[in-house]
Amino acid sequence: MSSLDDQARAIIRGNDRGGYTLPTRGLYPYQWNWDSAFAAWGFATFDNPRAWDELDTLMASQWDTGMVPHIIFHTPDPGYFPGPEIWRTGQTPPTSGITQPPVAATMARLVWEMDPEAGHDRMAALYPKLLAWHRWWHEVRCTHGPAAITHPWESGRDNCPDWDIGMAGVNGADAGPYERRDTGHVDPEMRPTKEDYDRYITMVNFGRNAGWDQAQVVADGPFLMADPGITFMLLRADEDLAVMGRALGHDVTELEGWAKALRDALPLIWNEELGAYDARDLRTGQFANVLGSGAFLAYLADAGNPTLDAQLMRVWDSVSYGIPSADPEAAIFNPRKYWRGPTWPVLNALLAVGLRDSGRTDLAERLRAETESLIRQHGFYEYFDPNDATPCGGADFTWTAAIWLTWAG
Ligand code: 9WN
Repeated sequence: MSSLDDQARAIIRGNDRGGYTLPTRGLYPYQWNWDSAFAAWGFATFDNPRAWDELDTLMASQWDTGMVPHIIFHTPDPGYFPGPEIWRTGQTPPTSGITQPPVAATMARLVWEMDPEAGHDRMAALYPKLLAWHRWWHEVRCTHGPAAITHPWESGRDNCPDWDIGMAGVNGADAGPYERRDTGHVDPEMRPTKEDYDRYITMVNFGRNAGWDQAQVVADGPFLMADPGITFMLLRADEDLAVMGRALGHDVTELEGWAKALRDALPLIWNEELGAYDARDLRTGQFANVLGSGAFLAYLADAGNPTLDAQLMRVWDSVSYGIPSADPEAAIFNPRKYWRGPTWPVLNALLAVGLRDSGRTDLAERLRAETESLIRQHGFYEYFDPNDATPCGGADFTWTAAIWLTWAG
């Protein structure tokens, strides 16, 4: 039996399609945006140039607008729905028409720090592209203050309860006929529901019919919510990009301004009644009133406070492994249903980076040990039941292997 380190490297190599890495074979047969950023972090532990290739391939599909799409359909594969024929974005290679959490700059900084000399020129080439993506976020998606999403898939935490109030306003009856593929790869009980998918597809149809014009999607689309998770990831990534910009000799005033504006907007997503950061429907101003893992990403952007600390410990102490993706005391909590309860190793890693950087090394270590235990017991799964460690979703997952090599193992 090979060591878990060997297995993790073999998973990443096995999912490598030459310049980009699949999240897992079968279930996700294309390149996904934030999965690739984590893959780069993992590659950097054993093949630093390949880490930079991953980020280059991701940014090569950036749109002229600056947006970096959430999926790049390099090679057609009937195993995933919705594929390029549904999105019809007119890009080459074909891509989806929405984005995903902007963690690439944060991962690029970690990769660069692992080999500063070799990374200098690679980062210098990536810098203007990452800057353009951040500019797109701030100019197109932060017009209300915090970062807004136009589709739950953009959050990376697809069916988390944060989006329930926004989803309720989307008429899924108009989705038209379609056939899901995800439920053929993994236990359908662990996946989003048919009602969720009807609404997801309705939102895709709206974007396609709008020619993916962002002004129209933001102004008139069926869904627009402030995402605490992306707000914190973007804030952290702005600051990471500014650190790298300074090291490369750039003027980073623009980046500093974006980060300040985002930090100043944080009170808009603080729900006093809930005692936590909270998602918000930007059409109505209504709070979601749910505590989820997005709120705890505050630690990544050094935006924690004593009230949030108490919530974190309450939620964490009520399960056995890792941070659950939803509040175990909430009625909707389901420990095996995707983003409505399970613990995700990749999110635990991101949270631990934040906890460590804010000096809470004891909590970061507890989170690492609990995540290590999950992987030692069952392998490199997509997510886990936080009560009894049951492995869920896809196996041999790239980002789970990556965070093993960089952090959990
Ligand atoms: C839709 C690839 C992606 C992750 C997301 C995760 C899941 C896709 C899906 O898989 O989303 O983008 O079809 O369920 O929610 O975070 O990037 O691993």
